[in-house]
Amino acid sequence: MKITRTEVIVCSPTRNFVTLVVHSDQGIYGLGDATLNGREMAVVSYLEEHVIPCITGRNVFDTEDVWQYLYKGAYWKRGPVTMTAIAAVDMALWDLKAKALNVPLYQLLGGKSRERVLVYCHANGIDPHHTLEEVEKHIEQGYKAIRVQSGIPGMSGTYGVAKKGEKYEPAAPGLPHEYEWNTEKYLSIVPRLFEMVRKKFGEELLLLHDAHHRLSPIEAARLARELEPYHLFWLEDPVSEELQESFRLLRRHTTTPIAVGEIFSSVYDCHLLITEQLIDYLRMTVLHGGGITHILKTAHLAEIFNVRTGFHGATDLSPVTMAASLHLDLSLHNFGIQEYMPHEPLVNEVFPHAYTFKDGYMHPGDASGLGVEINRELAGKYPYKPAYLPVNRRDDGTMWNW
Ligand code: CS2
Ligand code: MG
Repeated sequence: MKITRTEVIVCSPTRNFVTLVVHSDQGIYGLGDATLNGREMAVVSYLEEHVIPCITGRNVFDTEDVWQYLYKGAYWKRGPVTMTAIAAVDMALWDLKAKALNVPLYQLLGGKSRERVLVYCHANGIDPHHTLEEVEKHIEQGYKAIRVQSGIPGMSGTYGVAKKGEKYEPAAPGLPHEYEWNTEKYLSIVPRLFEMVRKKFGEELLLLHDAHHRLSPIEAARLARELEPYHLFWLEDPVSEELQESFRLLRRHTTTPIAVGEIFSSVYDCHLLITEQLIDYLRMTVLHGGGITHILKTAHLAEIFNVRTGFHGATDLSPVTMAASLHLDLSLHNFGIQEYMPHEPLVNEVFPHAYTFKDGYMHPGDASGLGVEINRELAGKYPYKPAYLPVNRRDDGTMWNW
């Protein structure tokens, strides 16, 4: 089966998505997500100018060879733009392969290792009391695992927390918004927040927290240690992950499980973290981590070192990535948990899909391939709108870490 034609569809049904459609000479097509939040058009151009001309005519079934050709052929290895573009092609080819064989994708990835996929949701409040109300709402919706974030009293806004009554969305229209950051205020509030949550909801609920890369290693160690009595499922991105060695220091001080990797694009961003067992959960996704071909290798390496997966699943990853992640989650032996931030209803109309949520668990469905479609007519009504992730400044104006 040969690749005949490839299209890149950019749309913004409430937020921007880039989708690659790869057509074959058998009359079927595959979908790949190519969305890189805040840098969408860089991937569009990379695909249109440099990738599509190179893959036309190649065999759809040769996913390994096409992957190596695009990765090694670039010479400029790794990096989020390159790896997102390669991931889009790779996802689309696996989708096509599974469709041609008339099986759901997970059947080509080792089959089922479990019946359903544990997911975690987000509870965000403008202050700890509002956050408790949000936790309660999500328990009522059936979630067994909840990421808990709160606005910090005395700070004008916090990333990951929406204004009351609004939904949290990672990017905002226009140029990057600026948030205020104060490490001391943050460190004093978070342990108190988790104390309140455990007191009100008991021990059974799985609790997670995302520090969004903003602490130094020793500050992160203090937070992780102070959170120990509340038994977190994980503490995510405690420090900036550019320096893998930082995690050694963290590990020496705490038993709180650590998750990292949503901005990783290659196994070479996390090989030390995996082989030294410095983390417990790897969040590198199929979308920004080079597609199914590369994430499989990375996840298998992690399995050998007792590191589990916890794939990124925010709204800036399209339903195509959500589906691919769920097929991997169902089949990987070392699956840990899947993030689930439900898309707006309009996004689900543009990308009708077979995956489902019930009682805190998800399933990719049994449609052939990824089980996702794209409604082009509807997508065409929502053109691209520039939107960016925010930046952080300390209260004295210093640009701060993510
Ligand atoms: C967050 C995301 O879901 C998460 O864990 O860190 O909101 C992340 O910041 C965005 O997806 C970045 O685009
Ligand atoms: Mg995160």
